[in-house]
Amino acid sequence: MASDRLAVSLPESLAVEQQGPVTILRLNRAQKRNALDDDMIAGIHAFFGHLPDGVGAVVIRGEGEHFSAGLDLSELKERDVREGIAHSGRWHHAFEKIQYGRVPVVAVLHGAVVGGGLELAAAAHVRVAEPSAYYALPEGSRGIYVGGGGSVRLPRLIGVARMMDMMLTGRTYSAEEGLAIGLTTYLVEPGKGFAKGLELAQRITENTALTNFAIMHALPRIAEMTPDSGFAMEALISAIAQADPEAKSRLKDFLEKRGPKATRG
Ligand code: 1HE
Repeated sequence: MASDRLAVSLPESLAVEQQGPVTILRLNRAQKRNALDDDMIAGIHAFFGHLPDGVGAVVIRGEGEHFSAGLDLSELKERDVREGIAHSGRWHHAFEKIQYGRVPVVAVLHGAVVGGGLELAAAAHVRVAEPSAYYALPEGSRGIYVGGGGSVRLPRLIGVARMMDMMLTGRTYSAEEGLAIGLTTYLVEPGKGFAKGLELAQRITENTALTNFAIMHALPRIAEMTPDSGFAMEALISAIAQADPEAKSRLKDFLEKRGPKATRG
């Protein structure tokens, strides 16, 4: 169980529930297709920055027919260049708290996962998609540009060429196509997304905190290093993880025939 309650207040457009060690964050603005306004971005930043100690993983999902329609376009009209830069910076900071936060995050996707909604999903560590989910970057046709870290995260998932195509031509990818190109991590039957997301999140909480930290914080950074630096960093992280008493006791369990086997799932 989470050892204490979330110490920040969130806008009504974000709802939080607890299921054992997993916290569920729901985008709760279905009437606007979960378009992300300034309050929601500030709320996401605060939520991921103040997770109670007992939380081991987060599931993020959307209320209604769509995961998220992206940036709330109604807030865009009066912004000048300076304000635009600050606005994008706030999205960057909020989504960095997801990607490089304290616990792994599973996004459960359905309906539109578009624009800033796709940027949000790309900051999560695992993406579970129902068949209704589709991915798009409508920024290109709206005369704007991604601002929630999409240029950084999406090419690492799907490649620069695919992202260019999505933005230039408005191409969309279905949940199933997303599986082949790296946007969908798991494709599930209609209505089964949340159950699968929760199951995966619970499974993730069974890892040691040190292993989850290494996977979230070291792995993506090692992947950006030169091979020489990467091998050195990997050796250090691997040695640190092995020395953890919890790792020692899990290895002992396996060697004494108590630990789980790595069987086919
Ligand atoms: C919105 C938004 C929004 C819906 N901002 N209000 N994102 C986009 O370009 C996608 C824009 N949205 C859509 O294309 C469609 O709304 C959907 C395909 C997602 C859903 O269609 P539908 O028929 O279910 O809903 P709807 O009738 O279009 O919208 C319902 C209401 O939500 C309506 O408001 P209402 O007051 O008339 O009821 C819409 O105006 C409102 N709504 N989407 C504001 N996005 C950090 S940079 C990121 C840059 C971007 O994300 S750009 C991409 C923006």
